[in-house]
Amino acid sequence: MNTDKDKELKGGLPICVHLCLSVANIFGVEFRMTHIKSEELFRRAVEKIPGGVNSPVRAFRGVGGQPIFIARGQGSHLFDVDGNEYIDYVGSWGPLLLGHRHPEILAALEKALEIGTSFGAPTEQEVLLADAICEAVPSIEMVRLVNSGTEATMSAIRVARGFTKRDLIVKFEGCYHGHVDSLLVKAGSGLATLGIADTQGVPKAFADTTIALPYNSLDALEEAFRVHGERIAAVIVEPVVGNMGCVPPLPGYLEGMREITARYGALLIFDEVMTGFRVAFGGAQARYGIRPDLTTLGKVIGGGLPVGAYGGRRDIMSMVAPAGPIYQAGTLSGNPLAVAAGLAMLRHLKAHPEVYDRVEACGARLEAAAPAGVTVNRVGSMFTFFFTDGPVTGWESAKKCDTARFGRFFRRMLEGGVYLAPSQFEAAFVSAAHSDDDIERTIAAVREEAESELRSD
Ligand code: HOZ
Repeated sequence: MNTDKDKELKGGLPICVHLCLSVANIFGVEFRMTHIKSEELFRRAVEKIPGGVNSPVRAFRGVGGQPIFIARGQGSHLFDVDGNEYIDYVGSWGPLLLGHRHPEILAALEKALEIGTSFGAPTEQEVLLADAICEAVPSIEMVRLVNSGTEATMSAIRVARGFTKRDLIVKFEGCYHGHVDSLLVKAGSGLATLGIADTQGVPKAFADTTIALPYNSLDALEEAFRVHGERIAAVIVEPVVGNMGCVPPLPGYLEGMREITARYGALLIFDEVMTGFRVAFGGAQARYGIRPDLTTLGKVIGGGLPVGAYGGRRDIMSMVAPAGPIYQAGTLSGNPLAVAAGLAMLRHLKAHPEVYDRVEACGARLEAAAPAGVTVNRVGSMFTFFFTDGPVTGWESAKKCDTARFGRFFRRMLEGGVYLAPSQFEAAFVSAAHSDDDIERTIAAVREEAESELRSD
């Protein structure tokens, strides 16, 4: 008998729907996932958490129903609270290059737990992590650990302004550098997905210090410097954009950016929160051979734990307090758990350069499986299927994508056991934990999805 309680447990969907799903399963007909516990948790979440999520990019109500609540991750797989299993291409938005629960990271965390969880005082491990970062990314001569990518970019901007004694910042449309006030102008990621060009809550005076330009246009950059060059403190860029989907730099673009910034005495900040240790061990700057003045890094240097860092030229970083007059601080900065996990991650990547060959090869196989009429952008192990047939080189072209078609793709892939970011304007990430079987199953799911789309036409 179907009681109210049954209905509640089944997520409030009509009971007949759930019965149909069960019957289909019993007769061996294609099984469609149910998300009863996720639905219930989401109903509770929206009562207490804005939008039911702790970061907007996790919400996908309009696209595919509602967020899936995760029970656990293992290697390349996620398991939700309803017992569904997915091949994970979100990887905590990039940093899980070794997959979930890598044994060396777990061992480092267990060891760190023996000494304590937070001191707000220096530890030996912080010095080791700083050494490891500076060795891997030679443009980083000095580094300051913080707690997130947002903190890293916010601090790098402050340092750039303090060092140059100028106020203006150049950023690019569709790039996202965390939720820093002055960087939320024409930003990508969740803002692009939600159609929020300029968020409320940022004083006009802050937004007015930002110049947003089209990515991949050296002409636009040259013109901005011609007009405002003496007032521009820094250009901040995702060297490979991940936050409007994956958009690589056109040949010569980063080189031109380096030349123009140097000519005007402005700093070049590479936001490598996504690309650091991902597109190469030394990040995008190693892959493209460009030396920025400052670099920001994110959770990858914490093995997926909450951490970030900014660093760069010694003369610039020497201005940071207490060495210099530019103040930036944090009790949890250099947190022993995050630092231990990050050290384990970086040591593993250094000792296993074959990780990069492996994820590159997996990325290439997925790229080759893209359905007809889709533009694929890929740099190593980060990629996006854009539902448009033209090239995607910046926000103007990215926003032409058929987002309704992306929504159907996303939903069917999820039902096929493939977990992607719920937005056309995000990148997918392959990890070293993805097996050949994962890749083959993903390719099969992509083909099946394309056939479903054709049938529904
Ligand atoms: N850069 C990440 C997504 N593109 C951020 C994730 C988040 O905002 O939660």
